[in-house]
Amino acid sequence: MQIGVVGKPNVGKSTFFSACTLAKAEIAAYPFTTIEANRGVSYIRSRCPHVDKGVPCNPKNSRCEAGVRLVPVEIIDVAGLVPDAHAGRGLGNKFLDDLSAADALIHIVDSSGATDMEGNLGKPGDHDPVAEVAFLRDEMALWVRDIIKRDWHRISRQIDLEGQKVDKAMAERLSGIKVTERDVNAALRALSLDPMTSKWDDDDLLAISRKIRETSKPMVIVANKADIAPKDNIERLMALKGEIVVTASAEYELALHRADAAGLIRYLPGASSFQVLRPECLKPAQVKALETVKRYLDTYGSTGVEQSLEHVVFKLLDRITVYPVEDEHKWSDKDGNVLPDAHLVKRGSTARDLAFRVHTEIGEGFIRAINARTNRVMGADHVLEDGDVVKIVSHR
Ligand SMILES: Nc1nc2c(ncn2[C@@H]2O[C@H](COP(=O)(O)OP(=O)(O)OP(=O)(O)O)[C@@H](O)[C@H]2O)c(=O)[nH]1
Ligand SMILES: [Mg+2]
Repeated sequence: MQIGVVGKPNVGKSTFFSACTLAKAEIAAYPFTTIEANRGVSYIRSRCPHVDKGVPCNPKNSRCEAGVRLVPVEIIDVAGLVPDAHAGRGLGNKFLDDLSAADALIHIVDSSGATDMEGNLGKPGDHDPVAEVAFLRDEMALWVRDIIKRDWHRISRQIDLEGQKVDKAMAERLSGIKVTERDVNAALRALSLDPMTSKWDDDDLLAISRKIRETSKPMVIVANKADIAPKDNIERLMALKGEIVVTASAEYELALHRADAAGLIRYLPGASSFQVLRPECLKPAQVKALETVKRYLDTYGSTGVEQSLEHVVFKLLDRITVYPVEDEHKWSDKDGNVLPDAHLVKRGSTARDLAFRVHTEIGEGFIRAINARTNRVMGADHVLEDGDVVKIVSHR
């Protein structure tokens, strides 16, 4: 699974990326600090079933810490987006193409309003962060539309004259940005367009593109720099209809990680508090900084970084965590590793879907599955539940 971090320049995308991946990325208070995309791994947390089994686990595709299974997701931090990026302005097309493989997006907004549309720094309250939301959605839709338009005459002829299915033809054109027939179909159903695609104008294509982006790359809004934001800005962002908005301070999350790595404090990502380990080692400036962060955590409950990722995976992408095993009694693979793999699958996935995910051949040879918690047999269409431990019986 890949999650793209997007937004206008200088809003804190690389700070957010560093805070959730612990990978190094250049961070600076001017636009276009990032040119080449940064890629790193972050971890999504679920309760590990080994706690219920009462035996230690031996994770292979993930990690486990104190009963919490950490499942990796790829995070990609790209260059800032400016108006008309789809037409190549700023680092335009290149930036957008870096997002091709993303399953979902995190839109970082400077909720303090200190940066203009091009990312130039002013004072908190100078600019309206709400404007960033519509602008980014427009640019993303225009990006998709331009890809469709490149070949539109040919595609539209194939549909109207040669009888090709419209969702199939459009999904083929957009496969490079991970758009499926189902995404196109959902977009078309939401709009009532002329059955003759040759009659569709630029606005129709833009409306479809907007919907396709919404289903194929759903987006959460992160109201970043909340630590210096006017209260009114946060309230207006939170009040946006139909949007998931998470308040965050990527800067504080990063600072807490660094203090934890230096052994000064104990902090778990996403936690609502931290513990000072060596008060005698702290300089007065550090004591003051930690007090400020503590006040923030008391107000908002967390820095918001971990929560943003959880919103994406569990709400936007509607994933559950399931654990395929080869021995339904020991919950292990053939080498005896207990609960080796955790998979984030879409809610509603069936036992057969999981079999295909483990391996195409196992999916093709599917006979039945066994719920290792209850020892009950699951048919191919049995819908999986969060935390299921599943043995798949296959011909292959
Ligand atoms: N107060 C505050 N400042 C932040 C926060 N997050 C980032 N910053 C600051 O904002 C500036 C820009 O941060 P970056 O992470 O480089 O921003 P970016 O969006 O990656 O910028 P580009 O790569 O240039 O598009 C830096 O000075 C950061 O320290 C935050 O949560 N609060
Ligand atoms: Mg950056």
